[in-house]
Amino acid sequence: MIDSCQRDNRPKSTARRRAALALAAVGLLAAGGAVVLPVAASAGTTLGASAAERGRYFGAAVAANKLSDSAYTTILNREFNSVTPENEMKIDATEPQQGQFTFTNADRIVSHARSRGMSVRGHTLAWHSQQPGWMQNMSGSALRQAMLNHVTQVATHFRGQVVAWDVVNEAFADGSTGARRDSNLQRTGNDWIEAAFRAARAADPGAKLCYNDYNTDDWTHAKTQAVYNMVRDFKQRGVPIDCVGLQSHFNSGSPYPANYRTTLSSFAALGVDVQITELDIQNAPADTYRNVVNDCLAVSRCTGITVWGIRDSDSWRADQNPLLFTSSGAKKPAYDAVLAALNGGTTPTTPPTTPPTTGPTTPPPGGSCTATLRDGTRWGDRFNSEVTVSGASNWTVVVAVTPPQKVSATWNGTPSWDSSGNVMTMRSNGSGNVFGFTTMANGNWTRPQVRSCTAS
Ligand code: G2I
Repeated sequence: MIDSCQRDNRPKSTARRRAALALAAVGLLAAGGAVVLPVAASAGTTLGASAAERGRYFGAAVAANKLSDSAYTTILNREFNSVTPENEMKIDATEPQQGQFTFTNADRIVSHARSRGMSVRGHTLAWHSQQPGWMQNMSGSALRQAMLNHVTQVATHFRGQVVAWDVVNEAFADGSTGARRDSNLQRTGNDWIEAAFRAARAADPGAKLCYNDYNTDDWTHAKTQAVYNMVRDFKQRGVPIDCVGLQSHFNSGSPYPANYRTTLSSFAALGVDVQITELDIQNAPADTYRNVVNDCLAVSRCTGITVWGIRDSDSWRADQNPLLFTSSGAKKPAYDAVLAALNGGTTPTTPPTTPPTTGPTTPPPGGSCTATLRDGTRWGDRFNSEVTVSGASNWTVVVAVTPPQKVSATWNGTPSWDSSGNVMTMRSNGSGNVFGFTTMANGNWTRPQVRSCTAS
């Protein structure tokens, strides 16, 4: 189905081009359902744009002290549409003295990301590691209270700015026991994790709340099963949890498992989103990166992938060269493999049960700028639309969605919004004449309406 719009063009004095950003994620994709249809979208040219065309984000861990490195920010701004502060939101960074909160570095990252339309993952509110000295020395109910206060204060500070929080990080032990990791937090009582989730929900009801861990990638491992059982229990008892983060640090001692897709789909089947939160792979083999991306694309509720750093030199494991860009910023073969996978096909499954309803197809009276909307990929909870503009290279297109629909991601343009959040004004940003966006249906499958196309 095609929907067009033409309008008179009133030339504007200045071209409204914006720099490198190709995509804006406006809120976390609240994926639900399990239907993934074959992709009909055009090939994207950056990780973020290509992921958004698949209804997902592609993010990177970012360090505040590198935001002054223009080689670093050039890649960040061009390629990624989600950001996770690598260390700046951790407990030792945000509450170095008890009751004294410091958000300067975290705020810098959040502001850098959000001003460019990238979404932010918060990492992390409660963790046995990176605790400030005062917390390391605490125990019992005093520690429990301090932990809950920390969760509340930090989640409140970032309320509305962080789309997903790693509420609790790495709370399970390695090995074959499936037990909780021993820590001062664990010793406050087994219910410390759910208490942290409840506090986070109360502080920021709009954020997706994730449990995040490593060595939970292999479906057969005791640790994976233990986390799975906890999430199932939380869902059964109504503990607020929305997502599971698989860190996915792969190396020779902890390789990418052949059953990774089973792990992703099994967690998703519990009714939570799955996110790959800290991906890096020793020596960055292209095949393994491709497999990880295809596994995520095959699971509708796998809503995004974050790599743990940008260039190899930015990695916590720099000696393993595990990332998508060389230390000098060049794209590696793994980058090409990831981009191609994002642009390629996915596992087709069943067709949608509710076809999108069609909006008016009669375009308003014309001028030389024409915007034509086509339906793109559709999932169980969301769908993509692609708009082709002809007659102008600098253009402004206004598109409206129908409440309670929400646009959750865009690509190849710079969006802005009216106060209702339902009307999106998309401006060309040098990425060509085709832009796209993902709409969360929220039960309404009306196709978005192109309202106007203006050349400038
Ligand atoms: O260890 C890899 C990751 C495992 N999952 C949780 C993540 O939060 C963790 O990230 C790493 C950061 O990449 C490192 O950058 O966490 C480490 C420990 O928090 C971070 O290392 C710390 C060093 O321990 C500090 O000495 C250093 O000052 O990085 C700090 C900043 O460079």
